Amino acid sequence: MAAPPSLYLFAILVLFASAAALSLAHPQTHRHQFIIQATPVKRLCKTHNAITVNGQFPGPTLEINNGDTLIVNVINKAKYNVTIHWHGIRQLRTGWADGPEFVTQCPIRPGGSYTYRFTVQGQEGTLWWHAHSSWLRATVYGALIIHPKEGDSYPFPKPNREATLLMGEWWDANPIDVLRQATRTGAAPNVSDAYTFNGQPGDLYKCSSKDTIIVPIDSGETNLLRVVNSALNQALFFTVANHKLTVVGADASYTKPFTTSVLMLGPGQTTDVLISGNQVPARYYIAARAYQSAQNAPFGNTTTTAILNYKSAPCPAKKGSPTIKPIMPFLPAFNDTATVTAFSRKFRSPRPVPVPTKIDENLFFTVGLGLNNCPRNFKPSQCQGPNGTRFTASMNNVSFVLPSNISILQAFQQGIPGVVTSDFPANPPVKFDYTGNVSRSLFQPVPGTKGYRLKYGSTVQVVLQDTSIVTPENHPIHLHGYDFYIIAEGFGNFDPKKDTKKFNLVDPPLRNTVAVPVNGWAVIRFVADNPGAWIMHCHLDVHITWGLAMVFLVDNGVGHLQSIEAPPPDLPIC
Ligand SMILES: *[C@@H]1O[C@H](CO)[C@@H](O)[C@H](O)[C@H]1NC(C)=O
Ligand SMILES: *[C@@H]1O[C@H](CO)[C@@H](O)[C@H](O)[C@H]1NC(C)=O
Ligand SMILES: *[C@@H]1O[C@H](CO)[C@@H](O)[C@H](O)[C@H]1NC(C)=O
Ligand SMILES: *[C@@H]1O[C@H](CO)[C@@H](O)[C@H](O)[C@H]1NC(C)=O
Ligand SMILES: *[C@@H]1O[C@H](CO)[C@@H](O)[C@H](O)[C@H]1NC(C)=O
Ligand SMILES: *[C@@H]1O[C@H](CO)[C@@H](O)[C@H](O)[C@H]1NC(C)=O
Ligand SMILES: *[C@@H]1O[C@H](CO)[C@@H](O)[C@H](O)[C@H]1NC(C)=O
Ligand SMILES: *[C@@H]1O[C@H](CO)[C@@H](O)[C@H](O)[C@H]1NC(C)=O
Ligand SMILES: [Cu+2]
Repeated sequence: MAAPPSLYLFAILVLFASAAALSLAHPQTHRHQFIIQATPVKRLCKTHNAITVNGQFPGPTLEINNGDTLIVNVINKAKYNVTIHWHGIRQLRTGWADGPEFVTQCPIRPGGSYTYRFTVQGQEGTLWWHAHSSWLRATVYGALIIHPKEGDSYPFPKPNREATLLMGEWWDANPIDVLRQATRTGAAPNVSDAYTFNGQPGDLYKCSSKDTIIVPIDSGETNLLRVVNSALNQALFFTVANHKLTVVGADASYTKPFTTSVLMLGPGQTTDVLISGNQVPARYYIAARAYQSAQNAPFGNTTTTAILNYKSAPCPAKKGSPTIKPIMPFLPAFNDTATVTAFSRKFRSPRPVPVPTKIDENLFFTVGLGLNNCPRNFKPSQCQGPNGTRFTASMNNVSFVLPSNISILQAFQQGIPGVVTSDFPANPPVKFDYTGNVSRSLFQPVPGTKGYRLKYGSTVQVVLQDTSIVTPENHPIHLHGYDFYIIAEGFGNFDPKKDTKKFNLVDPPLRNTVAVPVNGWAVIRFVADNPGAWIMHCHLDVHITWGLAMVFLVDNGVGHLQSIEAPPPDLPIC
């Protein structure tokens, strides 16, 4: 007896659907083309020729699953050298695709191209990509979302909706000119004119209201917000009027969920939060503004907004009727370090994690600013820093200088001498009261291109100690090629005798960027299981410009699985 045709159809559909599900369970390869180009972008009533990817600002969002491979062909049609960094991606054995200029590659010159190829392994959540050359990342950035493997789920109930909010900074100028001016004068660069959500300043700035970002929600929904600090030079507070936020992830690692009404993200950091539609249907401002820890330093004291819009909210602005303004949240004061501390202390991994306990490399790095005395052959106009100096910055008194004729990774791999030395100090060359009243004679660091060599598989602890040279400041320290556990944070000078007791060796958070407390310290641990040359730097770009960086030179292990791959044939050369 023949089955009715509809049953056949049904059976075929079921077969087809399960085959599709099976094939999706395999890792996918995603191919993209990024064309770097100047594009007119109008903000704050004025149009600038911004450098963009594919004419989009912010650039395209890349969405993949854990385990997938990305192949991104970058074509440089702009007038500047450019590179792209895949912020937070571990780049296991693919260090040639990491991106920082003159560290893992020479820049892609105008007219040139380079294809970045890498596989994401064991990371889930929100990351982002950005230019890693000069200050191009002011406009060249976008989100990189890593979903669980097909068939896997989030370690929390599936959100009804997801939205990504990239926080940025907008200059009513060419950011490269702002950098050039600062480099010429030795003074601090101009601060930005607006903060942005997804490239839009929002309602509180001139000529911006009509493009304010709307984030939809409905009563009874629980949604996932992926928040990224892509600002060039500013740590930011983030909050939503009348709504609590449940933090579930940061830097593409899950966290033990905790509830807060405000987030603080240093540049480079990401935070995934759940938000529930449990308030009166209306429109609520999502807002961000500066957390400014440096003393007597100018900063952009403005607020960017997006709108959390309940679908069932009464119509916002009927013609002829008065506009009902969205509800504005309370934001912490610009210098509210107590709120930052309370927030950062809540971070834990979801369960006990394998923190390295036997430490091979016990390192202590100071991080901070400095002042160079005006060189003899410089004019006063070139020394407009405090008291006729030029700003600088350093780690362990070494102010990092990039090579200009080869990348550090190439020099390290090929044993080319005279580019990078492996004598970066394990400890500060001079011990002093780091967070006290530092003698002026200690303010001027030594320029150099120094790396710290690590054996494959060694276990590393780094104490990152802020200094009060010029001013103490919360520095977002970002390590390429690795995630690390943040096992403790504190204020004042790190004291191994009493602070070791505070180490969380059970469930510390795993991150790629740590916001080192102002006038304080943070301790991180990782295993050096990824060979290559990995820059560790402050993610306030002005501080990298001044030299707040160093590189880890990680040896190959045994066999090809513990060794970096061969450089791709199209790797740009200088
Ligand atoms: C920086 O700010 C000063 C003062 O407002 C202004 O004169 C200068 O043109 C700005 N520089 C750039 C590159 O926009
Ligand atoms: C920042 O702006 C607010 C008003 O929006 C003002 O009350 C406050 O004094 C300003 N703070 C600084 C440090 O400029
Ligand atoms: C924050 O700055 C204000 C001045 O704008 C000052 O009165 C207050 O004491 C500062 N708070 C802290 C914690 O430093
Ligand atoms: C600059 O000079 C003034 C007056 O001599 C002094 O009070 C101040 O501490 C100096 N600042 C720096 C950063 O050296
Ligand atoms: C790169 O430049 C440095 C100094 O400017 C020089 O010592 C070195 O030999 C050069 N290396 C190459 C590979 O050209
Ligand atoms: C800091 O030390 C200098 C000498 O190095 C001294 O002149 C100055 O008074 C001290 N300042 C404070 C606030 O202790
Ligand atoms: C850094 O090194 C320079 C040159 O040796 C020295 O003058 C300065 O005091 C040092 N500063 C620190 C903080 O070690
Ligand atoms: C661009 O990169 C090349 C090396 O590939 C370098 O020689 C040149 O100085 C760079 N240009 C700028 C403006 O940085
Ligand atoms: Cu980065």
